[in-house]
Amino acid sequence: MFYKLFIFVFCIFTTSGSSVQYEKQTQNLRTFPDDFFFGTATSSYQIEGAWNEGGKGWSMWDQLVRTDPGHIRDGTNGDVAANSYHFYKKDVELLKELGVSVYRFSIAWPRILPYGRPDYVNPEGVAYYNNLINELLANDITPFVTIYHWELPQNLNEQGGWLTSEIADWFGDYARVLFANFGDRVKHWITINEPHIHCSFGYGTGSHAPRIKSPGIGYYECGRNIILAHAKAWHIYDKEFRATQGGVIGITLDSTMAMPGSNSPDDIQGAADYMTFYLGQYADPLFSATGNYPQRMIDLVAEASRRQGLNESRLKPFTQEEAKNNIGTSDFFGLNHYSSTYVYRNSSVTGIYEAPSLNDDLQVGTFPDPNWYKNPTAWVYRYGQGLRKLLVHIKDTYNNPTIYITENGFSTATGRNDTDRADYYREYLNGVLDAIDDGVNVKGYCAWSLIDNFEWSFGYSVRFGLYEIDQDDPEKIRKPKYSALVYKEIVRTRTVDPSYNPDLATDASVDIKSSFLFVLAVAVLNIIW
Ligand code: GBH
Repeated sequence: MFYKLFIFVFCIFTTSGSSVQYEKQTQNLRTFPDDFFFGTATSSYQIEGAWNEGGKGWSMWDQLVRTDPGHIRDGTNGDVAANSYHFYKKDVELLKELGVSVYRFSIAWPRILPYGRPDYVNPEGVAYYNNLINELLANDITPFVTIYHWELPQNLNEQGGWLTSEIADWFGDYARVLFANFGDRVKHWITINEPHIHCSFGYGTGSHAPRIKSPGIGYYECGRNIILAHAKAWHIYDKEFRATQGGVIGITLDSTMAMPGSNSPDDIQGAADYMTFYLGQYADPLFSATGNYPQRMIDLVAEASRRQGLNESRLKPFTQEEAKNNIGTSDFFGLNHYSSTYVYRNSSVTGIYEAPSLNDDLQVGTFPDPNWYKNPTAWVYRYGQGLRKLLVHIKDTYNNPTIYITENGFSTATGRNDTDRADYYREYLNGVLDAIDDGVNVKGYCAWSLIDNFEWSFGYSVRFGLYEIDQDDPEKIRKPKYSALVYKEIVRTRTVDPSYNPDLATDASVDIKSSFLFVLAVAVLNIIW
């Protein structure tokens, strides 16, 4: 009998994350290099709210949620979101609490230029971002500013948006306004967030604004115009601002890591083609010596277009002049990464996709490893080695560029006891450490996301925050999740300690119920044993 009591006490002791045990385990852990930064990321529409305040114009997301509210899974919108327009100081407090040195946020184009064009610059919009930037700098936090995270002014959307080549000038003019107003203090610029996702969801499947469904034509036109717009903004910064402001400017691309589902040559080629279509389409024009799309992709889309009876390819390669203008126009490789996949290619995928579409041009199927953990709420499979492989792929394919991981994170439902998100961060940051050992030039990491926010077509039904926000709370109180405490310790120690097990219960507003149930379960187990 006595030995059971002993085991019971022992179990509780060892599972409660005592600091004695913790100090012991930190000794052989790998350390992130001194010049590697930690940060968190957000985007304007997903957190700001104040959708019609302070002189802001409508974006195409404001348009979507007003005209098509049923499209958002839980019928919500970004009208208020985390209300960071009013509560930005709370966000900076959280960054301080986490101890991070970088905050990646985005500027809402229609808050600066309500109608999209620079003939009218909204002073209240400029004031808001000045306040945020100054608050960050006063707290020793470096702003990484995304110029465009999917909030196109509705006025420009109505004039063709990303489907018209004029947008390169529109985007360049908008970027110039930002450099002129904020570039004295902002030294890190990200032009455009995730062209692939933006074009694929906005102009391919139509699940995001502006809800255009054109997966084989509009999708590629959008991508082409985005690259030209990006290059234009880079050249404007380079010619007009770099000498006086001395910052860096690059793009953020997203990529899943694709691996062959078997050793068959078709699967191996299929996985390589997947990387070519999803990442190479955007990375090659900017980071390769050709300034153009990967030849393999040019060939595959041209061939499919011919089969479809078109006399021109749906993927229009860049002209020589455009290509020359693309080369080398990203001072760093911004990378967003969430998940991995296996890829196969055999007769079962021939002709199954709607045509024309990228899927039909690419002709592969995908599947996850059954061992990869996934939270039931969403799509992110946890496989930290996928990030390592992706980083090595970028190093090998694009001549070892400086890489900033500008987003990485995991989704759950509501609730603060998110040990699976904490495990995700640990696993992926170990993948980053492995990549550093592999010689990858990766210099920083931003966790997506600082706070729970409006997850586009999923509304608030899917959460990515390190801090929880109860959407019904008008004060939008931010409460740390378990993962925030774990991330904070990673940032503080610059190591990933698998045994660090913070106690959410010591926080004021705790979910003690689950820890109580756990202790009860241990007790019951001991008794039946
Ligand atoms: C990023 O996109 C975005 O930059 C950010 O704004 C966003 O909040 C974050 O990730 C989390 O999604 O279930 O088939 O509809 C990353 C790309 C976009 C990939 C949504 C998965 C949903 C797939 N992600 N997508 S599906």
